[in-house]
Amino acid sequence: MRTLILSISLMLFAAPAWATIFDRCFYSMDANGDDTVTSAELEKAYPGKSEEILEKADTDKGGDLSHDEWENYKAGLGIVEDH
Ligand SMILES: [Ca+2]
Ligand SMILES: [Ca+2]
Repeated sequence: MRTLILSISLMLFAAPAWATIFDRCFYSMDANGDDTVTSAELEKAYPGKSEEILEKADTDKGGDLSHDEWENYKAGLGIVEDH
């Protein structure tokens, strides 16, 4: 029981920290300004994390992120800011 409570506490503490990781402005990642963040652009913004992010955020499975997909992903993490 104690272990379970500890695990839940850790999850509660970990969630906000996790959420602050992926809070980049879409335009700060879109290096060439074509309104699409490719896996390569994502990899530069979040080294080693692009596949993981794409798997969750690329809802149309096109292999890259539209502005909407990124904002929706951030909103899903509890990050509310629009830019
Ligand atoms: Ca781009
Ligand atoms: Ca997409």
